[in-house]
Amino acid sequence: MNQAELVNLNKCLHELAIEMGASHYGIADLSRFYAARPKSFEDYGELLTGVSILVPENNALLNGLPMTDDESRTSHYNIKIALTLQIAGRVREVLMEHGFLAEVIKHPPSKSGPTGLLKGAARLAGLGWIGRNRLLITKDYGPRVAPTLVLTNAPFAPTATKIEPFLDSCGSCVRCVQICPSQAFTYEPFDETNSLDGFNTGRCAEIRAIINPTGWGACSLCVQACPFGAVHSDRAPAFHDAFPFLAPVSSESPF
Ligand code: B12
Ligand code: SF4
Ligand code: SF4
Repeated sequence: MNQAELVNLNKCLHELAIEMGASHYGIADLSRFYAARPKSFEDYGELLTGVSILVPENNALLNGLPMTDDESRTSHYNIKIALTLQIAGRVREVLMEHGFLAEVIKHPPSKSGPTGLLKGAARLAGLGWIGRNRLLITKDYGPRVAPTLVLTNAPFAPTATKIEPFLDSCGSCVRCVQICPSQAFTYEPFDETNSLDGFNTGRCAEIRAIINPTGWGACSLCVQACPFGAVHSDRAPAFHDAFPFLAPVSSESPF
């Protein structure tokens, strides 16, 4: 396939993803991720072009969390994941029809466990940054996006310049740090060289086991508190009414 055909295929895939309901589409060069964490690619092979696609959250369902019934919480999670997998599956098919190798990142993660690739690829494609809540934050939808990823050997040009993936636009905001009922975050901004620092996943999982024992998704206050893409303000009072036995919101801030 010549360069013009490659550019055209990428454009068609972009349009297809948007038509199917995606909000963002970008291409990441994943060599840096592969060099740092080859185990993340174990289930997929050495496919270092990432087609990163984001689907907007259903705000009506998201804003009801976590005080909704169990069925709503689970359907909130399942609906967004189903759409991401549908779009990624179609993109994969088209790539394969054109003779390329392509794999969709599984959800939930399988053999090798969590890969970190979904957020990392979106960031490396320049679609957003990793916030203090360690979620992928986009300028327009904030963290209210569900990422999906197709790994391929199609040599598409990356959408980000060298500088874009490093941009962190949280500034001095610390809302997510303060609202988290399990105090799972530090005030430190994300650092790629220590990408697992700053978020105690075990604490978040404990909260999730309390409020949502049979379904997917956690309390989601760190999503709702983010000013980027916000369509709802502070949910903390309602949360603490519903779960008075959980830790109070931290009031200490270095800023
Ligand atoms: C396991 C899991 C959890 C666990 C543990 C989280 C964790 N960080 O490991 C628990 C139960 C705590 C959890 C909680 C939640 N989760 Co969760 N979770 C996952 C899951 C299934 C795997 C995550 C994973 O791979 N972890 C491994 C670590 C290493 O990677 P990571 O933290 O995801 O990403 C890091 C790397 O990408 C790295 N990075 C970035 N750039 C670069 C560049 C290089 C070169 C390198 C090496 C690394 C690197 O920085 C990231 C942050 O540390 C994903 C879905 C999936 N299939 O990936 C959803 C997912 C991450 N969760 C999500 C969400 C929304 C939540 C919750 C809000 C609950 C909810 N309502 O669904 C909370 C929020 C907690 C929080 N603030 O992150 C979304 C995130 C959307 C977003 N905008 O970022 C995902 C993508 C699911 C989805 N498709 O919607 N989750
Ligand atoms: S989902 Fe809730 S408990 Fe988990 S990190 Fe976010 S705010 Fe904290
Ligand atoms: S709430 Fe503030 S600190 Fe947290 S991710 Fe959003 S912008 Fe960054």
